[in-house]
Amino acid sequence: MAHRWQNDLTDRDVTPEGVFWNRRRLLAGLGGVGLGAIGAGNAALAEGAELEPNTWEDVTSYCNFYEFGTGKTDPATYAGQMTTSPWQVEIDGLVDRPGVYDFDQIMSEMSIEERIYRFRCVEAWSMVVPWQGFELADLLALAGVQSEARYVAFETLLRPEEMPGTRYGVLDWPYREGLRLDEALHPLTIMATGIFGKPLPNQNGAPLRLVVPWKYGFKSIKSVVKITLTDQEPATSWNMANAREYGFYSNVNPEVDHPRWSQASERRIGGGLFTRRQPTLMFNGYEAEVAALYDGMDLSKDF
Ligand SMILES: Nc1nc2c(c(=O)[nH]1)N[C@H]1C(S)=C(S)[C@@H](COP(=O)(O)O)O[C@H]1N2
Ligand SMILES: [Mo]
Repeated sequence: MAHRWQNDLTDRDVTPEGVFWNRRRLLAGLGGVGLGAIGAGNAALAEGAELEPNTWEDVTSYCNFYEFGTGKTDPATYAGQMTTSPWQVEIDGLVDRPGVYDFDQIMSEMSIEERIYRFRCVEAWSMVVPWQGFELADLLALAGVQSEARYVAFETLLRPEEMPGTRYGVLDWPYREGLRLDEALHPLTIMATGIFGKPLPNQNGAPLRLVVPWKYGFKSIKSVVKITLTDQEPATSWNMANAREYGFYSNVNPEVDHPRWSQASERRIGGGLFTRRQPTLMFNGYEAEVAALYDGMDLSKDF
C-alpha cells in the first residue's frame, strides 16, 4: 500500500469500512454517487428558501481575501500570483497522527467522498454557491482527534511576496479562524475544493478552504495551510482586530445586530438592477440542523 501522505497509515486507518459503506448508501439514497450527488446542503435548507445559484462571474469577481487587498475586486485581480501547487496542510496539536499532509495526495489517494453542496453564504450580502468538497470531519479523522480536543484552529498561507495585502496591518497575519470541535465535526462543515465542478479559483481560496454555511462569511477561511486541535478557544483574526464587532461564534443571527449595521436583512448579489433585499434567516436557514449545538447558550453574549 502506497503512503497516503508523509505518515504511515494503512487503508483501514483512513476509512473505517463501516463509515465508507454508510456514506455510499447515503449517497445512493440521495440519487447518485460522488460528484453527481447533491449534498446535504440542499436537503438541509428550510423549505422555500431560495437556492438559485449565483453566476460564476458573481462568485469569482466579488470576493473577500484581504491578503490580496481590501477591495472586493482585489482578489480577482491579484490572487493569480499565489502558488497553489505543491500545497501542504500541517495538522498538529491534539491528534494521534500529526504531520504535513500533501494536498494532491489527499485528493488522489484518500477514500474521501467529494460531493456537491449548494450553500447560501451570507454577510450583509448573500450568494448561493455550488461548492464541491468533503466533510471537515473526514480530514480530521485522518489525523485522529484526541479526546481532550475541544476546538479546531485554522491558518491561511502567509507568503508576502505573493500576497500584496499582507504588507498592511489591516489584520494580524496569518489569517486565523476557529471552530468548536462539535461545530467542526458537523456534516454541514466542509472543506471546499471547487465551485461549479471546477477547481477553486485562487480568489475563492484555492486549493482548499473551509465553508461553514450557518456562520458569517469571514469564518470560512481560505487557502488553509494549518489545522491545530486544541483544548483552548483559539484566537481569530477578526476577533483580534475588533472584539466588539466580531465574536468567536459569528453565527448568522438576524436578532443580533453588528454594532454598525442591522443584520436583519441581506442584499442578494447578482440580478443586475433588481438586487433584492431579503430577510436573513436564523443560522442562515440551517436552524433545524445546527440549533442544538447552541442549546442553553445566550447567543447575544456568545455572538
Ligand atoms: N484567508 C482569508 N480567508 C477569508 C477571508 C480573508 O480575507 N482571508 N475573507 C473572509 C470573508 S470576510 C468572506 S465574506 C469570505 C468570502 O469568500 P468568497 O470570496 O469565496 O465569497 O471569505 C472569508 N475567508
Ligand atoms: Mo466577509
